[in-house]
Amino acid sequence: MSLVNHILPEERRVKLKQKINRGEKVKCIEVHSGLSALICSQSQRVIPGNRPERFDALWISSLTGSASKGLPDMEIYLLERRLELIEEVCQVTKLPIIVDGDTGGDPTGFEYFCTKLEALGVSAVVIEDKKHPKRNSLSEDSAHVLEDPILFAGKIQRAKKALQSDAFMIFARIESLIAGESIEDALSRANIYLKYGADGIMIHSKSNHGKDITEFLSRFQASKNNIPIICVPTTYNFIYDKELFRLGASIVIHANHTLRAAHKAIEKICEVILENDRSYEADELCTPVKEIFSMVGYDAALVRERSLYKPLGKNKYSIKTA
Ligand code: SPV
Ligand code: MG
Repeated sequence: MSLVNHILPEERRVKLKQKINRGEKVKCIEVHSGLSALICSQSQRVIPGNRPERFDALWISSLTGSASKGLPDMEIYLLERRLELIEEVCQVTKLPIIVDGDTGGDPTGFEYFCTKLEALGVSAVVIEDKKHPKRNSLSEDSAHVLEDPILFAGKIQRAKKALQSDAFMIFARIESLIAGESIEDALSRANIYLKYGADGIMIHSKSNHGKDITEFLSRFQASKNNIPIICVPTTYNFIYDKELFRLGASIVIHANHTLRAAHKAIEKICEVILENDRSYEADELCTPVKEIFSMVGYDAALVRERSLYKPLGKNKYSIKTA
C-alpha cells in the first residue's frame, strides 16, 4: 500500500511491453529512491497546444542505487537490499519500471530475482554479459571481463522458464564494446541471447562519438525487425533521443542524471550554508517544505484523516459515515 500513485503489479507490469508492441518509443530516466521516483514520474515539459511530455519509464540503476548507499558499483549492494529499493519505487509511481540486474549473479539467484521483480510488477530486467562481479562499464580503469555467451544465455533461458507472465521482459545487455571487442562480437552475442529467449537487447558503449552504437543499430536493424533495443547515451549524449529512436532504438535510458544532479545540488547547499553561517541564503535553492509534503501525500492524508472522524468533544470522536 502506498500513500500516492497506488497501482496493482499486474496493471503496471504489462505497460512496457504494450508500449513497445504499439511501436511507441520509450524515454526512460534513472531513479534511486522513492522521492526521486516521485519527482521523475511527475516532471513534464509543456508545449502550448500539445499534451505534456513526460518520461515513459523509470530505470533503477545499479550505479546510482549503490552510490546513494555510499557504495561503489561492484555488485556489493546485493539482491535483497536492492529489492527494498525496488519495492520503494514501485510504491510511488504508476510508470513502468526497468531494473538494472547487473550480471544477474548465478542462475539460481537470477531466477529468484526475476520472480520477485515479476511479483512486484516490474516490467523488465536487464542483465549484462560480464563475469560476476562486474565493474561499472563507464570506468576506464577497470578490467571488463566478458562472460562466455552460452553460459550467459543459459541464465536467461532458465529465468524465462521460471516466470509466470508473458509481460515481464528480460533484456540481454551486450558489453562487447565496453570490453574493447568488435561490433561483430556484439552482433553474434545478440543472436545467441535472442535465440535462448531474451526479449530484447541493450547495447552499451562508453565512446564519446557514438559511432559504434549507430553502426550496431543499423547492422542489427538490417538483420532483425521488431526486437526492442535499449541505448544508454551517457558518454555520447550529444546525440538526441529522437535520432537514436530513428536509428532503431526502442528505449533510451538517461541512466544516472538524477543522482548526479542531486549530488551537485547537495554540494552547493552545503557550501552556501557554510559560507553564510546560516541557511537563509539557501532558501531560494531549496524546494519549500510544503511542496515536499504535497508530493509525498502528506496533505492528502490529512484531508482523509479529517474526513474520517467527527469530533464530539474533548477526546471524543465518532466515525463519519459516507
Ligand atoms: C547503471 O546505470 O547502473 C548502468 C549503466 O549499468 S552504466 O553505469 O553506464 O554502466
Ligand atoms: Mg549498472
